[in-house]
Amino acid sequence: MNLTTSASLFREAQRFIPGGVNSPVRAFKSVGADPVFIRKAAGPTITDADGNSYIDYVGSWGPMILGHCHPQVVSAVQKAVETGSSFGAPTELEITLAEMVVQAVPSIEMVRMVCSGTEATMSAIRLARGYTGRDKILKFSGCYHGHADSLLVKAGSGAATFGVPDSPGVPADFAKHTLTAEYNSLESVKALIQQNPGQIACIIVEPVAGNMGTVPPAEGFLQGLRAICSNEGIVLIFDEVMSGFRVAYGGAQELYGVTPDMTTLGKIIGGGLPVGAFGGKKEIMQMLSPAGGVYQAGTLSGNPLAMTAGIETLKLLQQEGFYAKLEEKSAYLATGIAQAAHDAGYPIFSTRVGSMFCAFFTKGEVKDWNTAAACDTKMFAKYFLLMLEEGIYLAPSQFETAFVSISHTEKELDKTISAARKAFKAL
Ligand code: HOZ
Repeated sequence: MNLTTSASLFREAQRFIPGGVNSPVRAFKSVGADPVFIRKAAGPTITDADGNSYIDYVGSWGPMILGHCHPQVVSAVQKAVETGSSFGAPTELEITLAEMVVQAVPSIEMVRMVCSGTEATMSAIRLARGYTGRDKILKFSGCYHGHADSLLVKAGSGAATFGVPDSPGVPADFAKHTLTAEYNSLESVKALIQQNPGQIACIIVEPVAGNMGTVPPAEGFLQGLRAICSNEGIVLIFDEVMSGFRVAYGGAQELYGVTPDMTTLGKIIGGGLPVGAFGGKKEIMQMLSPAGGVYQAGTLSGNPLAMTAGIETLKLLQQEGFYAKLEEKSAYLATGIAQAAHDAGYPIFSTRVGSMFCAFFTKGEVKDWNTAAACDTKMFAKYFLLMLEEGIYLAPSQFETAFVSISHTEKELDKTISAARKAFKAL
């Protein structure tokens, strides 16, 4: 495979951009390779600067549930840009998308738009602190909620990929307010609550963990968190930046029937443009400025192009049978890859919730960060490179999730399974 243009772009990028990328994981460091630079995309395919095409399972890390460049989304955004790309003033589009979100997500009675998942989670936490008058927050090892100071403690995704659970630059005085429990362990949550009585403002959790690979919630885990939070006056925040509108139209909270107090969203609700959002009970959301005293703001929040892309995307997701079709494709693919590994005598632990899936390079069950971290990341790196060579673009880290889009057809899914067969045999 010729990657000379990507290689020279990467050299050039490193002269002007730290590490040559604008977000760490995409540098391919943990798989020991240089990144491919993407030039264009369409449906399930992305094409790099050298003209190599790949079947894409990163999907911009989740938003591209329709595949790239859906004609309805593209044409709406094209029309919108002709009438102005940013006003820093309210528009009707914001009401439309807010109403769609409120109708879709069980916990959301009111919503505030922001520009990224990080903004959404850090703002939701500030609001939870303002609402409860408490300082401490509780998160789970291996869950990633963006890169705000108090959340870069035992975080997944890039932080896990590079083995840096805590980042320099995060003051110890901030980090000390962040308590960390084990994913899928209610006991670890109860112990921390006991040690910090009446001090915890919120529990923030990815209801389907997607930033340590894909780790589904154990039976009763989310229900248990709900009960604990209700008893202790703690705000329960579901970080559905990945799982929102992905594992079901109403997100993981619809799928598992557990309603948090607040929810953070991102990715899909921007249809590929930069959007995040946080919402929840009216009583909490009304404390947000200017209705209340908890401050949060942003010039590009509710940006008209992003709102337009989000509205068109959600309209398409509402089509009859959309999620059933996506489920079928995703099950077919994840089962096919697991079977390929099994037939090659290669042990993996395969997980999937809807169109989020992961092949963990381990014999054991993965249920939390410790079991995810036990994976053979060197073997994963080999697998990743073999798949890339076969034209399959996976996330360049064991600790990320693969996403299937509705545009992946049987042809792409079969090609991916064949590539996996070849790769597992070669490992
Ligand atoms: N850490 C992000 C996904 N979990 C990756 C963001 C990016 O590189 O675009």
